[in-house]
Amino acid sequence: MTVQSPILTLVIPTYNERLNLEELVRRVDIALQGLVWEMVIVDDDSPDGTAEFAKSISRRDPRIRCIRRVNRRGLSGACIDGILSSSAPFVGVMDADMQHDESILPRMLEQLQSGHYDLVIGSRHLDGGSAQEGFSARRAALSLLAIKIARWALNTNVADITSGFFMLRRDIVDGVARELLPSGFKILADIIGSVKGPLRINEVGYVFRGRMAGESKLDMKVAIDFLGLIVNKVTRGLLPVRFILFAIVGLFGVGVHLAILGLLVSLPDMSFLLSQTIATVVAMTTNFFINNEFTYRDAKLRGVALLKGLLFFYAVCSLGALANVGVGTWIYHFNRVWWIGGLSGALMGSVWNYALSSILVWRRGD
Ligand SMILES: Nc1nc2c(ncn2[C@@H]2O[C@H](COP(=O)(O)OP(=O)(O)O)[C@@H](O)[C@H]2O)c(=O)[nH]1
Ligand SMILES: [Mg+2]
Repeated sequence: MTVQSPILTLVIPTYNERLNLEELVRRVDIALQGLVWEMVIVDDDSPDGTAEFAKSISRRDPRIRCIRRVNRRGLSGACIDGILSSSAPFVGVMDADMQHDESILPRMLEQLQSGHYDLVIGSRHLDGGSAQEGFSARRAALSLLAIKIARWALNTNVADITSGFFMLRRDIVDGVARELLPSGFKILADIIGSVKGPLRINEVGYVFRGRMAGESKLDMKVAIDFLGLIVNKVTRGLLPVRFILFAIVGLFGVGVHLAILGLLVSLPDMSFLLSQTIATVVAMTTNFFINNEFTYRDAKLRGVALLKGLLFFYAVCSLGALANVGVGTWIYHFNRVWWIGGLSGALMGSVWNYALSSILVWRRGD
C-alpha cells in the first residue's frame, strides 16, 4: 500500500466538543472527498472527554489525530500547536461546532493551490456570507466594532478579520510562529499583524450557522483581550498583551478605590487614613481576583495557591506603592509639574506591580 502525504491539515481546536466530533468528521469527509487530507484535533484536556473520544475516532480513521494539551488553555495556542504539527503545504483552521461551513473548504484550497493567494478566509461579512443565524445581536455589534478597530490598526481591508475559519500556506505560519501570542483568541489577526511582507488575501463568503452542541467559550474577556492584541501588534511587540490587560485592570482598580474612598469619607466619624486604607485593600483584592480570572487565566491560581498568591500580591503592590511615591516625588523635585510627577510615579508603580506579580504571584515570565 502506498501512503500519500496530505495536501491539507485541518486544525480543529476543541474545548468540550465531544458531542460535535462525529458529525464534524462525517461532514469534512464528504466535503473533502477525493483529496488527501488529515485532521488534527487540539484539545485542552476538556473535562467532557473530547480527547479520549477523538482518539477513538483515530483508531478507526488514521487521518484524524488528536493532540491533548494539559495544564494549558488558549484557543490561539491550540491552533499554533496544531499548525506546527503539520507537514502539509496547506493548513486550515475551523471550529468543531459546525458554525463554519465545511462545504467551502475545497474552494479555499483551490484558491491557495492556484498560487494567487497566500491566505483564504471564510468570511461572514461578505456577499454570500452572513452571521445572522449564529450571532446574538450584542455579539454581532461587538464583533463589528472589533473588526473596525482591527482593520484600522492593522491597516488591512479584510472584511472578517476576527474569523476563526481560514486556510493558508503553512510556511507563512512557520515564519512568524515565534511572534504569535498563544494566550489570545484571535489567531488570524495575529498572523496578519505579524507577517512583515505583503500577504495576498482572499475571502470566501459563507453563512455562519448556529452552534450544534455545547456552548460558546467566548465572552467579554475576549473583546478586551483582542484590544490588547491590537495594541501589541501596533507597538511592534513593545507592550506585552499581558501588561496592557494588567494596566486596564489597574485602571478599573483606581475606579474601585475612588468609589469606596468617596463612600467611606462621607460617613460620620470616619478618618481619611482608615478610609484610604480600606479602599486600598479592597481595590488590591478586587484587582487580584480580576487578574487571576482574566489577565492570568492561563495560569489561574486555585485553593491554597490562591491564598498564597493574594498575600504575595499585597506585598508586591505595597512595594509598588513605595516605588510609585519615591519616583513620583523624585521627578516632581526636578520639574515641579504635579501631574508629570504623579504620572511617572503611577507608571513606575504599575510596571513594578506587573513585573513582580508576573514572576512571583502567577509565576509567568511574560
Ligand atoms: N483547545 C482549545 N479550544 C478552544 C478553547 N476555547 C475555545 N476553543 C474551541 O475553539 C472553537 C471556537 O470556540 P467557540 O466557543 O465556538 O467560539 P464562538 O464560535 O466564537 O462562540 C471551538 O471549537 C471551541 O471548542 C481553548 O481554550 N482551547
Ligand atoms: Mg463556535
